[in-house]
Amino acid sequence: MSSGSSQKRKPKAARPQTASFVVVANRLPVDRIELPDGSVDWRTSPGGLVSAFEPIMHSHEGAWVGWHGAPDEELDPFNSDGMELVPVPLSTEEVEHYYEGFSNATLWPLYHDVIAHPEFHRDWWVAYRTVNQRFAERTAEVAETDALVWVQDYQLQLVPQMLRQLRPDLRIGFFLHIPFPPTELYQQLPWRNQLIEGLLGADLVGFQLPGGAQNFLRLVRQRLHYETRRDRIQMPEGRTVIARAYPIAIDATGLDQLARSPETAERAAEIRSDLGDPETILLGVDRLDYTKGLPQRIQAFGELIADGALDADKAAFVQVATPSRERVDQYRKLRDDIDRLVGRINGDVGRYGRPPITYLHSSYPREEMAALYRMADVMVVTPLRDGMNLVAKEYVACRAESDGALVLSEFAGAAKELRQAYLVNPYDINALKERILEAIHDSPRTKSRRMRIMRRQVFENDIEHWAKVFLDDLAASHRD
Ligand code: GDG
Repeated sequence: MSSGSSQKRKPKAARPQTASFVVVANRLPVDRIELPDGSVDWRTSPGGLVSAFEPIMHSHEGAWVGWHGAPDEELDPFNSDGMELVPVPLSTEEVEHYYEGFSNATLWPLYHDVIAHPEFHRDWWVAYRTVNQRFAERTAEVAETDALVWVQDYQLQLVPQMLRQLRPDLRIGFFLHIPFPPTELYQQLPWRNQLIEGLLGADLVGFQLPGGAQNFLRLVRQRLHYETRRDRIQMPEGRTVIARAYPIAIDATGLDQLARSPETAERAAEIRSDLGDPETILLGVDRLDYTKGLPQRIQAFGELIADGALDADKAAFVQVATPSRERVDQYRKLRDDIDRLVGRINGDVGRYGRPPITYLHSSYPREEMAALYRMADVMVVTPLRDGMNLVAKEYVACRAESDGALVLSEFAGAAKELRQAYLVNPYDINALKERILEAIHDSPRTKSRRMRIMRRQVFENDIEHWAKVFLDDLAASHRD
């Protein structure tokens, strides 16, 4: 999905058009591209959220508030693909402290069960508050009276409360894309009460799983002593806040169409042939993140080859690791660790022209992703903790023939819905090896039965349905 539309520069200090539906997210859904003549253009970045919101954006003349990705630059609002985009500026220091620091080195590890150690720095917190206030102010300017505002994710947890103070008329929804941790871990956070109060500015707070919503409700009772009844919180000023699970989904139909296309089929065959046409191809696709369990997965595959349980001439493993957060220390270290591990295994068990692991530290267009999903016999998705994991659902959507097998971590949100996957505890390397072998060797009939059930799940609960259920609940929340 690309806009191709040039940014129309408006006079300085242009006021954005007001909108009755506003999405607020850390990033705008566009990437900047430079045209050959040196001018700047914006291309809509493909992704589930954009496709989920697009129809609503168009029918409601919606606006999207977010950072455009370049520090120290102020841009006027502009239109792309029929969406009003409202850029929020960030300074270089704010990117370091609010984004790389508090969001990705404090909150991200804390919310993922402290797999990595969260760092607490008071100046990061100050930047987080300042930037959240700026997002709230920008949103308050854009939203029409009584508009519906949907704030996204952990970078913006103070926005609901800040926005309510500025604009009590708005209906405010919030969705957390990552897990909400158990109260015992959450208590570590020096700013725990402020963040909970921040979220409680919303009318509806959405989580991936019921467990996350329950953790949040428990924290509200323990720390703030507000009364809760089932999924409702009674605020002292008389408002009610709802905390409920809305498991996120994908554009299954769109992906299915792409995967079925002759171009994708051709590309899938080409990749297989480039790999030497092995009998079995295993695939991993992840952002390069320590939550995704890459070392365990690579280790398990390496041992299967070394043990002789898998033959390096017959099985190949492709791991796509999309570059991510490369300026954060823990991510740099992870990259080095994986480089070493892959190098060691390929060095130990590889042959001429046949490294058992093909490791690609790169990102690819959507079409290539569909071809990869289509060519893979076994998809290995083994995060140590994951809010949902869309890759698991995308693989299922691309298996039009209902073949293939999904090995899936019990600790991915998707495991609650994709019960027919080969579920595994990713910390248990022996279990991981067994599940991979099972996924390879089970009969085509068994695999097909499992895949058909998962496909039904993924197609019945798609991203459009997800957005509709959330927004209907948000619209209804004021009337309760
Ligand atoms: C967070 C939560 C939750 C990856 N590499 C490329 C590429 N991708 C796409 C995948 C998928 C998406 O990125 C990754 O989504 P995940 O859900 O797997 O993981 P996170 O990035 O950690 O997402 C997660 C999600 O938010 C949504 O709420 O499920 O739990 O952590 O769509 O396909 N896409 C392209 N090229 C790549 O190289 N085009």
